Amino acid sequence: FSTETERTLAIIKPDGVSGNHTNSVKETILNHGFRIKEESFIQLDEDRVKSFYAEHSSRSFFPSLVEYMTSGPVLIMVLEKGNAVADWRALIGPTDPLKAKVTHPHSVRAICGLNLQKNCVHGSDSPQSASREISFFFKTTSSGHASKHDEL
Ligand code: DGI
Repeated sequence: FSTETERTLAIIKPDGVSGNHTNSVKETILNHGFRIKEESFIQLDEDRVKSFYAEHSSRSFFPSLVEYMTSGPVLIMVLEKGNAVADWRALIGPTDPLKAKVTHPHSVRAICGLNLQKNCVHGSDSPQSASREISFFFKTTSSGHASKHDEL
């Protein structure tokens, strides 16, 4: 039995980038056996964030989430390893960094996150979300290699 190789989408959000957490988060990723298959440092615009977070569009925090996610550049990455989706979620910890500091003090969000909104990193919540989110940002070519939509 071997765990099947899986891919997930990680984002270092604006507070993670501006707080200089990029290198330490990448180090954590590599130290936990993930391979970084793709990465792109980009500035999201309003339309892209609204579409990425469409499932939250009716929530009261949505306008503020959109404003925050467009407030500065982000680093998007495709991570690969066995059980990548669940393992990356476990590594980043609970959505709210203030709760994470208590319950999961060694998680990425506990260490780098500021509050419920500025929580430093994103991770796909299921294999289905992962494949939607990866193809949202990266186009897979016939050779099986992904390339950025922006470059096509
Ligand atoms: O999958 P997660 O990022 O852990 O959490 P989610 O999919 O429920 O929410 C997406 C993002 O929206 C989350 O990372 C931070 C933000 N968010 C979620 N709930 C709240 C929130 N932001 C505010 N301001 N208030 C909330 O209740």
